[in-house]
Amino acid sequence: MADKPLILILGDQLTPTLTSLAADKDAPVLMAELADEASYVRHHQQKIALIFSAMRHFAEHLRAQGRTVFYLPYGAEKQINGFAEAIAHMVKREGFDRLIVTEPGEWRLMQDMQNWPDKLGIEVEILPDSRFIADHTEFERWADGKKQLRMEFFYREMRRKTGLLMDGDEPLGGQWNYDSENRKKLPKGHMPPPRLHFPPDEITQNVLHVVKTHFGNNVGTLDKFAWPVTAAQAQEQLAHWLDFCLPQFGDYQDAMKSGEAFLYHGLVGASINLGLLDPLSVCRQVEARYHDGQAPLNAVEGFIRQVLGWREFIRGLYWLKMPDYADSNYFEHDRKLPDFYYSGETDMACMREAIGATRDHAYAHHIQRLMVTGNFALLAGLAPSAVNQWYLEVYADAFEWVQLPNTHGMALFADGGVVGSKPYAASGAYINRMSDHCADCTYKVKQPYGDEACPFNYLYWDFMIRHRDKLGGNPRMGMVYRNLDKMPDDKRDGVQASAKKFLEQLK
Ligand code: DLZ
Repeated sequence: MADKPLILILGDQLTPTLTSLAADKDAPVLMAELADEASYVRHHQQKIALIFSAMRHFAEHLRAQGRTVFYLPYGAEKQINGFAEAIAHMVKREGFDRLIVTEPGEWRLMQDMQNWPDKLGIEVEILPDSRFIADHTEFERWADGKKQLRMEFFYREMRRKTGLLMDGDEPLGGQWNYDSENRKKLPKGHMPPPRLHFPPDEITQNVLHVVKTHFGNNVGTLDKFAWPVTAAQAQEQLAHWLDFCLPQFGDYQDAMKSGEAFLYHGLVGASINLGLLDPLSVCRQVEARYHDGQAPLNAVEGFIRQVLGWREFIRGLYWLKMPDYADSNYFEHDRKLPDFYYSGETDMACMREAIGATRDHAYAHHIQRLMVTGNFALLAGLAPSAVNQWYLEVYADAFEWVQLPNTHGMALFADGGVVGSKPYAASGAYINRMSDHCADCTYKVKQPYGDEACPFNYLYWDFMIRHRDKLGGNPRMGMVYRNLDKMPDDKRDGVQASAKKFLEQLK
């Protein structure tokens, strides 16, 4: 019987060396813009535009290499809903009898894929995704028997494995981690360098039109779309960042400044997650800048830790813990997500900035995500499922394997300590230390409670009081609870009354 294979490429598998493409150099390729994928959450308009445009460019790239590509665009005469429907359509039309696909990033899709042989009546070959530095077995082996899984130790394994920033068996510079040197506030008047923008070409303009027509009511705007949509553009953006931003990335990694969404950040997350950039190659290019004397160790290590350590750890953990992971709710938080997470209309200047950047660019940097919007969600007791959905919707780089452990685990501590050893809770003082937002805020950051006080201040203490039974015994929270015990009664009462009033009106 003749073998007639078809390769399916997903929207975040835009890599020429993908295992499915390498498995058969001649087989035709199927790519499809699908209603189900574009609407399983209400993605930010720019996220859909980026994925569709990058997919269309990748299809052109494959065609230029001589591949046959069947591309099903969104809004065609017959809109296809899901992957299985798209494959069935091609099987019927072209007589394919075998599907080759690289494993998906998301658990829900892997479940679906495992049903395809029965559903479609063809052979389905699911290959590993070799674009990660650690494969599933390696992570499972590392995690096996450990009471606690901590990124820092996995990161060290990855450093040893790749030789990145190593001096023989020792970490370069004598330390594994320079996080304590990554926390400077931007000096007054300091302007970060301008960033590269990629104006929409004809393909992207067509996509923007499709997105506006079909998803124009989703969160965000398309006006400022400037994402790299090809591997060449993504590399150009990386090179620009290496030249102009990397040297100061370390110092200002945690800083926030009004009106400046990007600061010194790499903006490579979306490109890496779509497959336009290879994570190991990015890390090696960053490391080379240190060896060439062009960037300090705290900057280079800070970046490599995010990609080699954090990103790989999070991915391993997602596959180890799903599907139950998403259902945990350690603090039993159930408050509805306030509308301002979508509109940005709030008097809290830090939240307005973070959500404004998110709406404009489908981007906010890690401290805005963790210590502003995430911190607020934690302190206000917002339901993890609603918060998870929001993060998955609004960020161009968000796929569940990376978004869920970051939001659910790190920002919300909803997993009770699988990802982190303590909640990342902070009062307004932290935001004031790391940003210029509080100076222009309606609320007063120095005031602990009352109508004019910064809500982060009283929500912080109210959170600690509410969850003493769960957090009081955590050694890393000892200092917090010792301070709480020293708090005068009138302050404690004031904090609780202000929190109650604020949370009531959030409804
Ligand atoms: C996120 C996304 C969107 C919005 N649209 C598509 C699409 O139309 N076609 C496609 O192949 N992939 C899309 N994706 C990415 C998939 O959701 C992604 O591949 C899975 O979530 C696995 O990570």
